[in-house]
Amino acid sequence: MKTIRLATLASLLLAAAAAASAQTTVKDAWVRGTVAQQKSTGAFMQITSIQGGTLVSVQSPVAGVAAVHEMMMDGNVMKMRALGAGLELPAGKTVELKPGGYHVMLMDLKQPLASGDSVPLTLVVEGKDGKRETIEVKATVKALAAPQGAAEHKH
Ligand SMILES: [Cu+2]
Repeated sequence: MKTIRLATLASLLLAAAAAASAQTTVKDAWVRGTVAQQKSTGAFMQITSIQGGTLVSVQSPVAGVAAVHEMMMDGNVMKMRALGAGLELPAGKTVELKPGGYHVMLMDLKQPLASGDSVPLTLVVEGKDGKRETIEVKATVKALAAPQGAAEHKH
């Protein structure tokens, strides 16, 4: 019995150590503000993973669904699609989520997002070793006129 307990304790300590070592940092997180009745918007940020990994999921209490999307040209039409396998984060390189490129799509919004509001985001990054790291981010809402964005963000 004693050895089992010790093994459990050791794995708990390892899990705590993994969680404490911040491999991934997020900078300049912001969310595009919404108008009444708008049900989706984008979140943008700069993500740097020291050891490299994959952004596998995003959640936010303000959105029923959140997903990582990319914008791409399909002929002359700008389209976006969900990254099913997640967003690749090359080791030590900053990946920028920005309008017109990668973004976190916040859908089924539960409330309008006004300029200056703070939106909590929870990012899960899976390392090359399969370990998952959870990053809590506070994104600031910026009310920007949607440049060619509003239509594209209708799914
Ligand atoms: Cu999108």
